[in-house]
Amino acid sequence: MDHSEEPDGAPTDARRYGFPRRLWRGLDEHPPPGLKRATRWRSPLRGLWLTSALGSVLLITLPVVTITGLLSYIAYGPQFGQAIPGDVGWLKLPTFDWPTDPSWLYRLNQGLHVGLGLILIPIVLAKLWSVIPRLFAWPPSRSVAQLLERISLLMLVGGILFEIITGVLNIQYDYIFGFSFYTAHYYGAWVFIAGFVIHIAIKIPRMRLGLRSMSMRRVLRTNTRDTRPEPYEPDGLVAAEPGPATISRRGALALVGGGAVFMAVITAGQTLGGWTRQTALLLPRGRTHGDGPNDFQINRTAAAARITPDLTGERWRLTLTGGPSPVVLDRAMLTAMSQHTARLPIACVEGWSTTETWTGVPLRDLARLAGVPEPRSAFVRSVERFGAFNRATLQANQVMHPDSLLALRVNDADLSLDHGFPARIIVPALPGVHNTKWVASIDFRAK
Ligand SMILES: Nc1nc2c(c(=O)[nH]1)N[C@H]1C(S)=C(S)[C@@H](COP(=O)(O)O)O[C@H]1N2
Ligand SMILES: [Mo]
Repeated sequence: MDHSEEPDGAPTDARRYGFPRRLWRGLDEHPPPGLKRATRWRSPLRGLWLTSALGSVLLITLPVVTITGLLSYIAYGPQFGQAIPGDVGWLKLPTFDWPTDPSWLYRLNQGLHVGLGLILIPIVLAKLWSVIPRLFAWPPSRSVAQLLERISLLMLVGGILFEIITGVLNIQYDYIFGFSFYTAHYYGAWVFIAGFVIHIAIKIPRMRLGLRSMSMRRVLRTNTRDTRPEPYEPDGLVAAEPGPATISRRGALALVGGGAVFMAVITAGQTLGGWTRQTALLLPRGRTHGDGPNDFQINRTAAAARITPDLTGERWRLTLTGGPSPVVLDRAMLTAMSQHTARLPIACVEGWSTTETWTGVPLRDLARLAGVPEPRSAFVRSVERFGAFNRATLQANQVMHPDSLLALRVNDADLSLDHGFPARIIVPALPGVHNTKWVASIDFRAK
């Protein structure tokens, strides 16, 4: 601790003594074990410039990850009670009808949320590394304002690490652990958002100062040997006794940037598709595939969903309700109806997506047939009896879009059992999970 500005420890700066002197004195004299080691971080790279440079990248990109996350929550349809978590109390967001155009909207949203979230991990870790000595500053605070700042920091750092961990676990093991991750991820997001907003409000002036303190051109031209610490200031980020540089700032930026590019390379293919899918080493791209025209990601196989032949064979019927009387159709009657073909993506919340060519009966034709030509919503049920993905409610615009289908075929072949034979829902820009497979009934709810 540097007390040089306080002659013989006299309380000269009122701000620093918001707490009774006895309290912070006591804290000063009794640091927690291990703190000594924590103050030994000596990298000469640490300083306002590096932290500001990394911070400015996150200032622009983290809001994209956050907003797409919240948008995904809305896309799930909280107005129908099918977003997770369901009842979020006063954290309730204003809901709106999720659009159906462009059809790749949810694909883009989730690609950004998951993809950018993964890409930013090296940058977040570097940012944390750059400020880590400050996280252990002791005493933790000398004033109420400082204490609040540190609580916000705890929310920010704890929040983002929690979001990264639950997010990564979610895309890797989704449907193994079930729903709790979504709930944790949602509330964790709000803790992070609160910490982020307070942090920005407090730190923006310092960040601008930091960015101006050294020109990027100079940094990029300085090698390791000529790398010098920034000027020391008490309570700042610069080490009191910096060691010699083992890497230049330029090298550190290249390392972090390289890490981000590496994350992009092993992630992007899961949604870009084509040959790039081979490079998508991170799992979230569906574990199982079909054959021939049905050769694309299978989220949950018929076997896993316990779809038995008696549920989807000769005796399968589609029941349409909501009108004056139920309408019951078999598959031959559906194939005899006028068919429509559309190229539409399945975009899973996990970030992977795949665009295929679907053929089937437009949902609005089925609504008319049921006697509800202008439904307010449609409740779709699967023959699947277990799990939480066996039903979905669709908004009016999602039923009425001309490309919204009860698909019977994909890529010019009958749907495979794994992809939802005898019939499945496919709707433009709808989150993957609501494209119900093995449909048993649709209840069209009138205006
Ligand atoms: N009945 C039923 N429909 C379902 C699912 C399911 O488990 N059961 N999984 C959903 C999820 S999460 C996704 S992403 C898509 C994936 O469709 P696919 O397996 O044909 O690629 O189907 C959706 N439809
Ligand atoms: Mo999904």
